[in-house]
Amino acid sequence: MTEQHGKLATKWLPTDPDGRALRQPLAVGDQVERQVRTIIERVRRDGDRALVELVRELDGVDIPIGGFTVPKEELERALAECPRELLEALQLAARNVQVVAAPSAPREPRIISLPQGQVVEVRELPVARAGLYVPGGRAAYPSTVVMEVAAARAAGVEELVVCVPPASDGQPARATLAACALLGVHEVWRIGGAQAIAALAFGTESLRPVDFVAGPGNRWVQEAKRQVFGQVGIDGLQGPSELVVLASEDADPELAAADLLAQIEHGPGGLAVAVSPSWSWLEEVAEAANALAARLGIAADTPLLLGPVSDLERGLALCEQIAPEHLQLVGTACEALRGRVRNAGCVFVGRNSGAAFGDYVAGSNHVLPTGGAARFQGALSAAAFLRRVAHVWIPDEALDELAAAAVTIAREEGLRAHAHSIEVRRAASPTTASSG
Ligand code: HSO
Ligand code: ZN
Repeated sequence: MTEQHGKLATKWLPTDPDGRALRQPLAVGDQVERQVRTIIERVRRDGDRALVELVRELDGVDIPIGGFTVPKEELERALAECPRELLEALQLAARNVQVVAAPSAPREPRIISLPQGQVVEVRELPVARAGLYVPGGRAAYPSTVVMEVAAARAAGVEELVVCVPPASDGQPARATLAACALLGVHEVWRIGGAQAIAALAFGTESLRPVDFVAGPGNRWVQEAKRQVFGQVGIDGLQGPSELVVLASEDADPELAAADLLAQIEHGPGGLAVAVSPSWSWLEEVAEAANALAARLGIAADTPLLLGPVSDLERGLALCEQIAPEHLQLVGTACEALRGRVRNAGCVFVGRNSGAAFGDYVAGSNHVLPTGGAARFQGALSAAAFLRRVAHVWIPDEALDELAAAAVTIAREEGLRAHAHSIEVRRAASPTTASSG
């Protein structure tokens, strides 16, 4: 049943709906998959020349070879012209996000002595050069620059390379350029879409390839990330934005409506769901959201879903099944459920903690898993840009016991050369020799 309240479409779900059916997994379809494959092949084959052609064909702008990199002076100009208030806001956001994104353990190598006597040292090393995609075109997302740069910085990545699509005048949004300059991004390229991801992954004559690509973007961008995975690392695939508000009756319906409408503002494909055991509370949310949509002039291309549940236990189970990008818990009884949430990209607790704070300044990262991916993936953080490398030492006294076990396994696997390479150590070891 879809009702049209003013401009907003509200849809009642059945009581205790199936959360898995509500997920919007990123399914791009055969056509996008093929288009992206062709784009990547062209960039691999023809490098910069393919970029010029693709940007002309797909973005309708003429950028000559050599014109894709945004010159230092242009970045500095964008920074100089940026309102002070915005710069200070971005700085505050960046400080908060960087602290939260920091690795949980100290970055010093961890030295572990094991029972047989060998030593394994574990180091966490950042990737050397990271490509950070920042969506754009019509919109500007300086906040996404903040999120990605803060996480990469927290990991200690040396070279930060931002790709941002050009608008119809060939220029990326000024605020995005200002954020890049403010946060010390090393290279900024005015190129978007699958061609940007291909150029980052495989390199061209002018763009040196990166080791890792992160960031949100449209279906073409995400499909390109999926296809270049293996050539480079990726941070996951991010689809349209999602918010589930789980509320008990004492929650403020006006605030929930405001948060859900902010979600709807992101446009089609995403998810905006209010979940509560109280039908009247859900009705109030729908009413408030419709009034607000009309007042703010928000387009109704994403429906507001109303999910009645038998009780809060069922409500929590529903949220766990959806595994949304953002989950808000409001009202006393819901806030108390916080510790039991396992599947959500970011959890916002209590009356004041609207998801939009997390989009900008709270300190949590807004690059989050969507489409149910919160079951297996977390927010963008330093960890995405870090690799674990183990260093191994085997002293003589560890050889006997380790070699015996290793040779047993090697023989089981039928690998004689493996067994030999282990045994030959043991035979040569003074400990083994003296002990007989
Ligand atoms: N809610 C989006 C991020 C964003 N919102 C950027 C506004 N600007 C995905 O988490
Ligand atoms: Zn948002």
